[in-house]
This record gives sequence, C-alpha cells and structure tokens, in this order.
Amino acid sequence: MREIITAFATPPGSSGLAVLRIAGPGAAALADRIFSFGKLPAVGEQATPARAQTRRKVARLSGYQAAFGYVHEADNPVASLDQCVLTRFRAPWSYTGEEQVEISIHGGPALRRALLEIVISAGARPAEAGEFSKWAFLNGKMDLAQAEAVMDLIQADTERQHTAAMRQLQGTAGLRLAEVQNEIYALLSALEVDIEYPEYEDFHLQQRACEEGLERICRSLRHIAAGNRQGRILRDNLQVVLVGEPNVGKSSLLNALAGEERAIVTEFAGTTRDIIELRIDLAGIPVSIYDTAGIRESQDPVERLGVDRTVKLRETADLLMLVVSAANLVEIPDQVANLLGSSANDFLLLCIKIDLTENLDKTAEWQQIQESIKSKFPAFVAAILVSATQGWGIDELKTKINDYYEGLSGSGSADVVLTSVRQQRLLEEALELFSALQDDLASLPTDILTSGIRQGAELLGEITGEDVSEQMVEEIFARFCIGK
Ligand SMILES: Nc1nc2c(ncn2[C@@H]2O[C@H](COP(=O)(O)OP(=O)(O)OP(=O)(O)O)[C@@H](O)[C@H]2O)c(=O)[nH]1
Ligand SMILES: [Mg+2]
Repeated sequence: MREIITAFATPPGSSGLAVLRIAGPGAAALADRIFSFGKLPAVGEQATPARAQTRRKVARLSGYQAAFGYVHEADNPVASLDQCVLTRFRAPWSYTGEEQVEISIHGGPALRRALLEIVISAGARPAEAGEFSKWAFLNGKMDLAQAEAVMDLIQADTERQHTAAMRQLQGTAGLRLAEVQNEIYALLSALEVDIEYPEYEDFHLQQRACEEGLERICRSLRHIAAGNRQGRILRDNLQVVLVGEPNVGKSSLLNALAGEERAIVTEFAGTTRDIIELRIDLAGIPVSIYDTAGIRESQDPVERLGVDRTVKLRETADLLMLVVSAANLVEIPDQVANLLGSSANDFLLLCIKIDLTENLDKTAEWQQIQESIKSKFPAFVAAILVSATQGWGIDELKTKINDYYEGLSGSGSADVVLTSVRQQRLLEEALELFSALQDDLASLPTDILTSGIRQGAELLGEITGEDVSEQMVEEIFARFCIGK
C-alpha cells in the first residue's frame, strides 16, 4: 500500500514563498481536511456552517488547476494558519506520476513547521531524501540517468553544468544507450541461432558478423566515454595547478586571474607555502586554479612541506600551468623538464614578466622555443606570453583553458555527458568488457561470448535503471535532497 508523503520542496530559511508537496493516492482528500477555499476568515469571524457546506473540494479540482484559500488544522477551519495557493495534480500527470497537491504558503520557518505538522497529523508521512524522484522513477516517469540529472540540475553552479544536466534530463543518454543496446541484442540473437542450430553454422560469416557487431558497440561506447572526462570536470571542476620556481610570479598570476589580491605577493623567493585555491566560472566551465609553493631545494622545513604539497598536486591535476620567466629563454626547455618532474599531465607554458623584455612574440627565438618544447614534450598544449603586473595575456590564458576543455571531447559525443560517477564507472566497465571480448574473439567459445555480451548489456542497463537492484535504487536516491 503506497503511503502519502510530504516535504517542502523549497529550502529552509525565510523566503517569500515556500512550497509543500503532498504526493500519493489520497493526497487530495487529505488536502481537503487542512485546506479551505476562499479568504481567510477575519478575526472573530466563525467559519459558518453555511460556509462549510458550500465548501468546494480539492478532490474535485481538475489537474493543473490552482485554488486560492487558507490552510488550517485538520478538520478545523477556525484554527487557520496562512493564506495560500494550492495546485492540484492528477495521476499520472504529476512529478511522481501519482495524485499530488502542492501548497504555496509564505516562507517563514515557524509557519513551515506548523503546516508540516498539520499535514503529518492528517495522515501523511515525512518524505525521505529524494523520495519524490524515486517514485517518479518507479512509476516510469523517468529513467535513472534522468533522475540523477534532476539532482545535478539543482546543484549546477555554471551554465555548462546546467546544460549537461538538462541534456541528461531530456533523456539523451538513455537514447544513445538504447541504440547500443539494440546493437547488442541483434548480436545476441545472431549468436543464439548459432547455439540452437549448430548444423547451420557458417563459421566465417558468423565470425565476421561478430567482429563487426563488437566493433560498432565499442565505437559507440568509446564515443560516449570520450565525453565523460568533460562530465567529470563539470562535477569536480577542471583542476589547474600553477607550477614554477620561487618568485617567478605564480601568485601574481593567480591574483590577475582572480581580479583581486587573493595570494600574498612579495619580492622574496619562497613566499607561498600553502596551497591556495581559486574557483572561477570560465565561460560556463567550473575551474579550480591552485597557487603553490615554488619548486626548489630548500633548507627551510616549512618551505619543504609546501614543495611536497606542490609535487602531490602536480600528479592529480587535469592541466598544469608551468610558469617560466621571459628573462632567459634558452633555459626554458630544461626548466620545463624540471618543473614537470615525473608528471605526464598536460601543460600550458606561461612565459611571464614579458613587460621586462621587448616584443618577445615577434622574435624567432620565441618561435624556436615553442617548437622545441612541442617536439620534446608530448603533453604540451600551448604557450602564452603574459605579464601579471600589466594584465597582458590573461584573457588569452582564459581562452586557452577553455579550448583545452573543449578539446577533451575529441571525437567524443558532445550531446551525452554522463555526470554521475556511478554512470561513468558502469560505462567504463562495459567498454572494458566489450573491448576484451573483441580482443579474444577468435579464441572464445560461443557460449562464453554470449554470456559476456549479456553481462555487458546488464551493465549498460544499470545506467538507465532498466537493470538495477532495489538496494541500488535506495542508495542513489538517498543522496538526493529532501523535497526532491
Ligand atoms: N615585472 C613583472 N614583475 C612581476 C610579474 N609577475 C610577478 N612579478 C613580481 O615578481 C615578484 C614575485 O611574485 P610572486 O607572485 O610572489 O611570485 P611567486 O611565484 O608566487 O613566488 P613564490 O610564492 O615565492 O614561489 C613580485 O615582486 C612581483 O611583483 C610580471 O608579470 N612582471
Ligand atoms: Mg607565491
């Protein structure tokens, strides 16, 4: 038996309005006990029996119809609470796909608490985190990827996070995956025929069909997976780390990017010891830029700890910004090797303090340096001339970071960006499995091949929730917020 659940869909604190959701079979009848049509009775005015008799019913409202009235204690219109607007939803045309009522009252903490208590006393149960979305999923209103997108949408800070979540909400991921699933089922049924009627086996034909099928599946999955790095970045921010020798101008650069004095800048080497994070929204991409301690051998124990942190962060970054001085161009290749250390991460080369040299960008030397870095370091992305004190090259730097993000999708799919870790892991597992099958195809007996393919199909099914355990559903929705 499905219960009636209730929760505020709006955040705590004071607000102009607050919206209470009541969902489940019988929600309208429940609302009729705590809501009356019309104006709040004036002080001393009784809700007369005549008025009570002519009471209209929430249960009789049509779907999407709103009514003006007031909320009060259950079955007691005299004990009124607040004027409000109520909206009626009829199954299956509501968020959860069930009968549903939403009440907009004024958003004060005491008022909200009181209304919630009244609705609970009238027979509803407080909703658990994500429970409305869980019911929407269980009632087939959306797939799991879409439900997770609802959560991403609520948490989206930047425009791109919002767009990715929107696309997922529109079901693009589900559609693309369904195409791959169809491919898989076609392959499975071909193999099925082979198991049941081995006498018809035309080995070469079958082998080729299999090869081609697996190739198509892997290609599609790779295509979706390529967009995944972007999805990860939209969730966790693009991690960009400033690395350079002491006093080269890293903190000055961070400040120039921030547009304010975030980090301490001095003319003394070894100023920055701790890691300083600056979060910016770069054309819709969430970016975290880290200022670090300059890398050098130091006797100072505090500075040494700072350098250790720099080295650690250097390994986990998405993109490094290696900062070198424009004063001595010939040393740059050696410096780059030093600053990279054992890191194989992609890097931008920032040649700083160009205000102290003359028109560097036109010189043959600068061209040569860029060529030499490009040929020596495969992780090289681009070189930029900057001056932190003059603000030169800062816009170009932002553009390059933006280009780097755009370039990550490569041949990948721009329209499907899976934003949840769960979905990305499943996709990667499926891709690994199908690639392995593809590699070992020649030596695999048909039954093993078939069960491998089925397993892959199940992994993909888990992304959209076709193939997902009850416990998994509970875990996923528990991460949602209350009222969603
Ligand atoms: N002329 C010029 N001076 C700069 C530029 N960028 C930084 N400086 C100066 O270089 C000195 C060091 O700058 P910081 O930003 O503290 O250098 P840092 O790399 O953070 O140094 P540490 O924290 O010690 O590793 C300061 O005196 C800055 O004013 C620049 O583009 N042009
Ligand atoms: Mg510094």
